[in-house]
Amino acid sequence: MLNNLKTFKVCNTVEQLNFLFYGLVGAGKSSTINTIRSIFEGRLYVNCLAAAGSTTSQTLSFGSYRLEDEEGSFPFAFYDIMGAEADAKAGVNTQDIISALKGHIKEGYKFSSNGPVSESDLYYNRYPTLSDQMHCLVNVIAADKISIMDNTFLNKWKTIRETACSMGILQVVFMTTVDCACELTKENLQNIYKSKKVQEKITQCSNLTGIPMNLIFPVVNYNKETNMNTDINCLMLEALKNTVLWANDYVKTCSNNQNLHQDSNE
Ligand SMILES: Nc1nc2c(ncn2[C@@H]2O[C@H](COP(=O)(O)OP(=O)(O)O)[C@@H](O)[C@H]2O)c(=O)[nH]1
Ligand SMILES: [Mg+2]
Repeated sequence: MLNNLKTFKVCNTVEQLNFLFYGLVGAGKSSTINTIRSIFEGRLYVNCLAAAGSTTSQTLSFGSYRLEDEEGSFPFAFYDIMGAEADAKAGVNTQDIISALKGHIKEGYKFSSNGPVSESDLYYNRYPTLSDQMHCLVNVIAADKISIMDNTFLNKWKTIRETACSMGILQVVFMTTVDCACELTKENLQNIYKSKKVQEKITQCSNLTGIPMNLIFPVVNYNKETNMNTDINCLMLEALKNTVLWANDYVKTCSNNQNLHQDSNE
């Protein structure tokens, strides 16, 4: 799976596939990106500030993480967005996340809890292309926190998902911390496929979001491990492999539609 991903050729209308990670603070967005980097680099990677026990977000500016190893870089960009605090005033503005989905926000932009990006901002991209926009919204949810998400967050989230839907952007869920939601899975990650608890969480998550169950991937992130672990890697690669293929399909569809438009205008 790793080799397939490392040699994956992205549809030639864009240079890379853009993935926007969205979820509550502590959902495991930064950890997921770190886990993916670890797998690609073949060693544990700790960088984009996974925050132990922190309740406010540490990811303040808009930036992406690109995958690379000693042989080169890979055409995937992961955008880790400051978490959506349940408090409507704190955290990233919903409007900002929508702007990011559409490609209006340039890298380096600092999110402000005072208001969304303005069109006159240096970091505002007025005319985003297919390469600037997001090609997939990765909703990150902690399996052990599904039932405690409050309405303020759920409403914010719904608005964002509706925008992604209206743009036809692919949406998946990476359901993290399944190890904390199921003892059997914690003991042996391979039990994940037999676990009733995990299946229940996937159903619960699908009911809550309207995202079909086959687009919800249970994953575990490196959090206390000191060595690489094949089970953790396989689970994450399975999720990533599918997500990459579907995001690429989305880009293909968009560029076909653009071509059709151009043809009919000529
Ligand atoms: N046990 C366990 N802990 C996790 C997992 N994913 C993330 N964490 C922990 O959850 C906390 C919050 O994760 P973080 O990536 O900072 O969340 P973010 O705010 O969404 O970026 C950190 O202490 C992580 O180590 C997981 O799959 N299993
Ligand atoms: Mg983070």
